[in-house]
Amino acid sequence: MPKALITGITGQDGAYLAQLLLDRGYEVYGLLRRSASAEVVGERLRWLRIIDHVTLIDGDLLDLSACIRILQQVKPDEVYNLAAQSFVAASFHQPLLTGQVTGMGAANMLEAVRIVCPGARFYQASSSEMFGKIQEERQNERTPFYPRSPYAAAKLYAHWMTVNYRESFDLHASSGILFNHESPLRGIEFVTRKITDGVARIHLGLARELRLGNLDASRDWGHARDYVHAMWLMLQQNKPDDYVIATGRTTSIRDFCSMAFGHVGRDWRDHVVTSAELLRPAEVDVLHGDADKARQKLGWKATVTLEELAAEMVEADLARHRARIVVPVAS
Ligand code: NDP
Ligand code: GDR
Repeated sequence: MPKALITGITGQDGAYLAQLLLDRGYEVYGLLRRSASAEVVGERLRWLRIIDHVTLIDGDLLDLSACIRILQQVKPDEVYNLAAQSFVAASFHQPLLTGQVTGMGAANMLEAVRIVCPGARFYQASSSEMFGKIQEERQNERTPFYPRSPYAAAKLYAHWMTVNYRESFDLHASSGILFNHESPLRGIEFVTRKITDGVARIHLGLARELRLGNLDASRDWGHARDYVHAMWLMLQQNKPDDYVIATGRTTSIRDFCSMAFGHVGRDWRDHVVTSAELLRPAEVDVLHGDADKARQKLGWKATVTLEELAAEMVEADLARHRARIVVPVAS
């Protein structure tokens, strides 16, 4: 039975990846940081009904000794480094923490792998945010980077450390440059989920408006389930490499609003209000990926359309809120 260690297993991608690896017969271990609200932290793993099938080991990416201890304990064949402070907006308020976790945290894992299990295959969760102020209309593995946030700068450091450890120490280390991917398990602070949750609340009479920032930005959005499959494919290759993973379609926040409100027969313009407080100090205006290399070398392509994704997310949020509404019992 192959063994995999996932950092960030409690996040959106960690949960879907754990499910994919379990389905493929892996023993799955996850690094879990200590929380005073432990019952909330495993929510996504519970939602997928896999929490009892994974082994969670306490540790923190910031603690190199913990990373070493966990690798010594697990002796993994594959390590997926997904843990990060992953919210771009928060990185402007917490730039140093973001640098520590998202940047140095990856270096800690690489160093721990080099010391403990240099034969293990390593995946680094890199990001399309590294392209930032885009230098080419469509971004691929050869497009120059231009990070626009402390988050993106930290990811760029982690990306180059991954490349460097591959070239210097011959680690089987791959970097997936993933464009935005969403799902019903997306964190509520990210714009797609904020919108689908808002649609559900408004439709059920729990809210009247939805407050958003920049509606003009465009993103290349796919489904997280497709994207964790790409992570796994990268580690099955004989040679480590870097791959862009994207759908090749870009859509504005405004058009995503239209799609999500349209799913319940509503006009987004009746409900969305914009707030200057939600604008970022520096914005990434548009991202549009070119995943041709992944298509050719990994045989990967997105299988879920944005319309299907939006519909699945709205339906999941409607179900969540309906389950919480207490219907008064007639006397
Ligand atoms: P989430 O924000 O949902 O999950 C982040 C995970 O990191 C959580 O499990 C969190 O734990 C964990 N974590 C945070 N800090 C630490 C720490 N100090 N030590 C250990 N664990 C920590 O992210 P996603 O699942 O969306 O993304 C996965 C990775 O992919 C991230 O690195 C993200 O930056 C990157 N990425 C994501 C994209 C996307 O569109 N989703 C696109 C490109 C890259 P806890 O539950 O305790 O908070
Ligand atoms: P992003 O995702 O920054 O691309 O990073 P997010 O969903 O936060 O923002 C996308 C775009 O929407 C605009 N926007 C808003 N965003 C949020 N969160 N809330 C709002 O109210 C709002 N209104 C407009 C933003 O300005 C932005 O342009 C995600 C994360 O998962 C990263 O970890 C990952 O690396 C990248 O995707 C690829």
